[in-house]
Amino acid sequence: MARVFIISNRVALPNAGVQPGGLEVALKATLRKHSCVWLGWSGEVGETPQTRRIDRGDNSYVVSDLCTADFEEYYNGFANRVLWPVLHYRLDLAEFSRRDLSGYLRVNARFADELARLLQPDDLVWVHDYHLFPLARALRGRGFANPIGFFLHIPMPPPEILAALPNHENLIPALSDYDLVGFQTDGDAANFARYLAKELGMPSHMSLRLGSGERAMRIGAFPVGIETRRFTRMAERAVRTSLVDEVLRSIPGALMIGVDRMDYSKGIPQRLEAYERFLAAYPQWHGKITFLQITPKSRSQIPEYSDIQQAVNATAGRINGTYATASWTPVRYVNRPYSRTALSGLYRASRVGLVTPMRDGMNLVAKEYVAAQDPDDPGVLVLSRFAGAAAEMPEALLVNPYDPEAVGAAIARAMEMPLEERRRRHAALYAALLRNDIGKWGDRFLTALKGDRPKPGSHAGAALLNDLLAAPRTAAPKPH
Ligand code: GDG
Repeated sequence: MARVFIISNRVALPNAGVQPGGLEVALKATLRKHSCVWLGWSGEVGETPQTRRIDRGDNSYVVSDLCTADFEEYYNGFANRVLWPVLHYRLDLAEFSRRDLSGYLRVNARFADELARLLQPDDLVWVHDYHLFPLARALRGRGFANPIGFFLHIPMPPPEILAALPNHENLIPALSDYDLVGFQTDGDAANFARYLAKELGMPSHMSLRLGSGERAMRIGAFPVGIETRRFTRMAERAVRTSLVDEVLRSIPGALMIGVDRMDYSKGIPQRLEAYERFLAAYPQWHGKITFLQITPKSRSQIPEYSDIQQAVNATAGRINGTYATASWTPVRYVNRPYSRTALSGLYRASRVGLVTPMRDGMNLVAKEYVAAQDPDDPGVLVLSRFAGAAAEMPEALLVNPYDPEAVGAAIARAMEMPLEERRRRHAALYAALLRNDIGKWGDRFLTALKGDRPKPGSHAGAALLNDLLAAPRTAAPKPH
């Protein structure tokens, strides 16, 4: 069996403690099933960057430090201040500089060098996320012909937005050096296909001539799931722990929960405003609902992130200032991470899960909340229609996070929902989680990557593709 090389910006080292983030959660099952080498940034910044290797069972972890310039330009700069906002439809927040772009390309070249030292010809390479768009191009330039796949965890916006990204005409077509490019939803894959058609005149499944053979990039949707049954079992146990018990005993009435990294894409200030509208419009619920928002810090060196932190603090303070009584605090805002077990118990204990990102690739919290519920007395998921998860979860109460009154009304509906309807919705949502369990996600992607590479001279493996655009090819792709 070939080794699987996973490359992502951050690497979750074994026993490294709580690191909130969807990528780690998504990759766990793949690491358990395959012999993997996971390579990326150590999370350390230093002037004499070191590389470390840790072997654990069948897996190895190879992590390198970044120097200060790399950290500022590649990570804080181009990845998080340009690509993250643009891909989340927030052109207004993007701050482009050529220096950051060159830092981004430099770090991608460094990862390619690191990989080049370790790769054998039959190894599969699976690259993750927006930090590493040009990695396949850098590897191909070093002569590697291995199957290389890319998965984008965050949204792919329509070409009209993507075209506003300075240098998109070099950066986005660099994805064509991958054999397989995967997205969270059909909508994201369709946006990419439209970009290829509009900007480059390519159909969605095109073939590129490369050297003497022919290679084709294929695109498809591979929605990320969770380890559903495992998460359910964890929640069953965790709900009986003293932490959950103490939380429940300390509040009057029902619990409503939100769990998100601190990020403007997650819509936390807007969610609090919606809760404020709910409290204003439905006074019968005063003293009977407590909203627990758990928000571990993330990327706190970027000013936009401290801005939302202040906005969240101010709104939570205003709500509590307006509505709190001696025995009831309407919002509990917690700014630190909890263990995964504790989170699962808190989800299960919550009558409502409020997951209202302004834009999200998938959103695993929505899936975890459903997996954690007691099927006999399940809570209700209120979910943003702009989370990728909404495509698979139509039985949630789908809301527009830009409409605080509608979100407030959905909270009221969730609180009032009869048991039978809650059970029916939960059963359908749970069945969808099982159909797309995370173990299948890694397998589907890797099978697609290794199993269906077109033979030299053949056309792209159309069976795997979403045939998103039927447009004939109108222009040749640019040479490399
Ligand atoms: C990206 C995409 C996509 C949160 N707080 C704590 C904690 N978490 C865990 C949650 C969940 C994960 O972190 C967050 O995953 P999300 O999917 O919600 O969001 P991103 O981190 O933005 O992930 C996203 C994902 O990649 C996977 O493809 O779904 O759209 O943006 O699992 O439970 N975990 C612990 N303590 C916390 O306090 N232990």
